[in-house]
Amino acid sequence: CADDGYRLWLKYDPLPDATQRANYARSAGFIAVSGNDPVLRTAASELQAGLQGLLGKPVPVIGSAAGRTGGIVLQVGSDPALNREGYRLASRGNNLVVSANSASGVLYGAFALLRQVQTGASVANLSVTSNPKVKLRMLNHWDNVNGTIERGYAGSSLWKWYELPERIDPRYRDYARANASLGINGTVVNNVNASPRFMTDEYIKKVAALADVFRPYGIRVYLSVYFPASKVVNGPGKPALKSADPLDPAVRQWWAEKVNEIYAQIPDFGGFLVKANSEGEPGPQDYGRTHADGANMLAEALGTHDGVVIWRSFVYKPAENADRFRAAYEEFTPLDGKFHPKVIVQVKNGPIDFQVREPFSPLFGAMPKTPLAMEFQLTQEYLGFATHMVYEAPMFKECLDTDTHVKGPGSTVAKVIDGSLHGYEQTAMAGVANTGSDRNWTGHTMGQANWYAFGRLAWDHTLPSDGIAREWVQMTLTRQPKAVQTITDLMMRSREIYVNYTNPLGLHHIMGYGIHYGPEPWLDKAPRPDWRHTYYHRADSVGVGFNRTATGSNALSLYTPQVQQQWENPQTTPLPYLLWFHHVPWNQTLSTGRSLWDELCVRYYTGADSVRWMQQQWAQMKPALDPEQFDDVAGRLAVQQKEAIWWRDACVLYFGRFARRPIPAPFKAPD
Ligand code: GCW
Repeated sequence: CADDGYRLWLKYDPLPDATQRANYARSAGFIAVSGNDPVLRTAASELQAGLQGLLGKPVPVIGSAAGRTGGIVLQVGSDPALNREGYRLASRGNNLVVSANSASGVLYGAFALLRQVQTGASVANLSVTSNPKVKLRMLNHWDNVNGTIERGYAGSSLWKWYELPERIDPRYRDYARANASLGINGTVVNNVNASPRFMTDEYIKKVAALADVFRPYGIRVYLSVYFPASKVVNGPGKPALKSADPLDPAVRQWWAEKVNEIYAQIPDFGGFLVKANSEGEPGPQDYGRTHADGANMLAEALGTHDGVVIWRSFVYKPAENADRFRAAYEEFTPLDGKFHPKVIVQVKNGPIDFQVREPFSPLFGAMPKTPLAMEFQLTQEYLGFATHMVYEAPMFKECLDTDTHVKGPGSTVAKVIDGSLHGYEQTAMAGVANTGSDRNWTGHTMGQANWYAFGRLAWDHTLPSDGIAREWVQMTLTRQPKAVQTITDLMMRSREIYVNYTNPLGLHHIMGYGIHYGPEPWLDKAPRPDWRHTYYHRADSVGVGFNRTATGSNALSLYTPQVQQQWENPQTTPLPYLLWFHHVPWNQTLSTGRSLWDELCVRYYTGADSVRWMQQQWAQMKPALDPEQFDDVAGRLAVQQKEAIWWRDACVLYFGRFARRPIPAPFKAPD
């Protein structure tokens, strides 16, 4: 039957080759696991279901191997080579041993073993050790009480608040399985533009019901906080307060009690995520307090409970002459060293807002005393929603692999995040989820790969993007080698193609106002200057681009001298970042030998043409793919092709009004 994408990468159809099945089967005679730990039981049952499907034969779960050989042994021990959630896969005699220092480590090992089988890797003489590099690997859902998802493009929320806590949708469990298979161990279930309702007893009970489903998969639940909740949430015998001032003892008491209420229902509650004094959300600054005052108040309210406060750095002010690029840096670096040890500051990968390409946020490396978490966006807010194919792993890696130089060469963003550069105790990576109620979870079939890649990179940021893509294709779409290669190549080129037909050469923030879809570089009438797109590209008769050097906003000065050097000279700035930092004359000759105007046109035209290439590549894959998945992607590619031309024509015509130059041969102006 056709594949509707529901099973994601957890497809356990029988391996087509009988010899291969028989080979694996020799090591899968049984699964031995002792004890009743729920996470260990999950590991055993996932392995059992997976292997039975893949090998086409029953695999019994037994209490102890007791001298039997030819099976899989799951075991929790104390292995100095492993951290708390790491795992080891090892051949021991005729058995395969999956061991870890915790039950969740065993669960991750079980999924790793399944991945070996799904991708056709050998399990003979197995010796794999893997430790997660980051402790909190989480999804952030921007899901609202009414079932909508802010910037969600795959249907409505997975959480049916109106049915919870009584009815448990079976999909919650499948969601947990998918995450656990990647090593994701936390989920923030509600939008950072948070409703105070999540602090009511009614909603805490609903969230507790979700936590009960996720717990056996090693996943902890977190909540986004409406900072002034103390002013709106009433409870029996607990009236709302007049204030949300974090230094007011009554407010502090209110939160301490709220925390206890939450932990009474959710004993392994993960903690709070906070967006405050950002885009109109209230926060501690409303009381003349700092972000640190606000975050520390919540951290102290957590008391001895094992939870954290994740405070977002996404802030900016609507001022005409302030460069939004600098805002988070300016508000947060003075607070370094002032945060409670339970606080983590969560920073978007770039300084503006999940644009198609951004230089890394200058906060990375600039707060050595404050654990900084990475916030990536999986949902394609600025990357064509669920209609454009953009594989995001190369974009995530581009940021993680960049050298901040703060402690000499090799001080990559990844080392800031994994704690190795500054010795952070807490480490975290978050992905803003792209999931929804669509049958295939992510709307675009290929969007599943972004969820997958995020989870794999949160576990180990050194994994290569193409390797992750290949794995995902094999597990999700096809095992046919030629098709695996072609689709992997297509995915690897997809982001750069998208950049070219939307925002080439470092252009940014020129998309449709409000909706964030399609082109609108002409917007100069938004209510706030920092929302006007003309503010970001600054096109005029001389040239285009935002001067962020010393003669401009000087945002470049927020980086180390070595980084500044890479980006300060328009002659030597790598082309992908050029217009992020420089206002470049239209007739300036670039390293390609073409003028800026000609290069811009070349990018827009070849970018749009490349979507045709993507369509052709995809069409050739038809025999290797499930018809439903093939059609889904083919249809979306057709939309993408049309819209790439929309972007190209809109931008070339718009910028052409300033450049007043002809479109270079062989391209033609749109009719
Ligand atoms: O990217 C912008 C989005 C907002 C979002 C905000 C944020 C949740 O357009 O929808 O709000 O960022 O990250 O807080």
